[in-house]
Amino acid sequence: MNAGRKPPMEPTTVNRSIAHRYLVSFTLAAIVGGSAAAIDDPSPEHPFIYERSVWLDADSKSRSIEEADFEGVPDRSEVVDRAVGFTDGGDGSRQRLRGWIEAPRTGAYRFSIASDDDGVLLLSTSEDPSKGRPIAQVRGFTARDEFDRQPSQISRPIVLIKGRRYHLEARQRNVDGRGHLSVGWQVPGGPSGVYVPVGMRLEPTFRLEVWTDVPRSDPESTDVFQTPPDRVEACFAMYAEDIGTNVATRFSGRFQASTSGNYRFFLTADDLATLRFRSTQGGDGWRPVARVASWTSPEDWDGRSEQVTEAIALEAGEIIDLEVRHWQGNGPGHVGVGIRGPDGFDARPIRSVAIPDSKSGS
Ligand SMILES: [Ca+2]
Ligand SMILES: [Ca+2]
Repeated sequence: MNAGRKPPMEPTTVNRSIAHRYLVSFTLAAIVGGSAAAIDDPSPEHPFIYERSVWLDADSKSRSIEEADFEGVPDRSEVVDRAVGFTDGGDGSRQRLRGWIEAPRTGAYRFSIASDDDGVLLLSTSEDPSKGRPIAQVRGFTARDEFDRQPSQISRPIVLIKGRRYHLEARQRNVDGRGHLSVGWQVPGGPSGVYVPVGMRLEPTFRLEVWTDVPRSDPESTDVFQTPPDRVEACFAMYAEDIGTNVATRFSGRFQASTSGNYRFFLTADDLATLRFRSTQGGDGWRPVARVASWTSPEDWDGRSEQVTEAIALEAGEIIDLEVRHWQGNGPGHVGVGIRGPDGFDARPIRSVAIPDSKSGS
């Protein structure tokens, strides 16, 4: 981290829709309070810091994004630590968001721009802003942080070199009504189709192991889990569905409590499942805490008391290992783990969150 750089704000949540798509929503975590004197100005030495500037006159109302004027003195300009633009520019306004990024690892990245209305994203091949070239465009508009609405808003894979800095610039014009601008990326090795704010990655991953051709089995007592699985998937939410017929699955993950208090875990499954947990800070080892003895619907997290654990007291920062053993026979099948905690915390299912990627990478 850079000295003087503001700590990241709220972690970003990752949603998995029922249609097998992952969406990243960082609207809530966005830019509230993101402008602060404490942030360094953007520079190659201070990547993932951005200047956002807005021109409020109606110039771009009648011009295309390519023709719009991004020169001259902006009406408002500030430094932020998320690649998220202003939302209050108003009719005809246009804005520019620019700064440097640093590749946390070597590999192929994809970038996406979300904007309302038109937007264009430029990436330089180096630190030099003058080498910036358009890599993605929004025509019309997307929803806020909607990174997969238009094929053109997503760049082709672009290889970046670990430790190198690159200049990034996003431009947007707002014809009328609402307007917004944000930039996301997919890092090498990350989930396909998932965009997180540039500079961030998803953690933790959840491990789904699948055994096929398993006759009806009590997940608590079958010994199939002692054998090597037929396949393993990394997931970014502790939820899976359409996993086949006559399959056993084991879903493993971790949860870290952000605040001290009482938590309850929820289990949804079709057909049979048990959930157990252990604290990584000592304790009594694995404890079974919830079960599904006959199928539930995917959205049914608490229809029966056996699906929900007792209140479990966790300390802030405490990490819990979770494991679900599951069996699915015919028809639909799914398995998922959710959690509710203090201050209205509700993650059903538990999801990965976007965290700042380590500058040193891995
Ligand atoms: Ca608009
Ligand atoms: Ca079933």
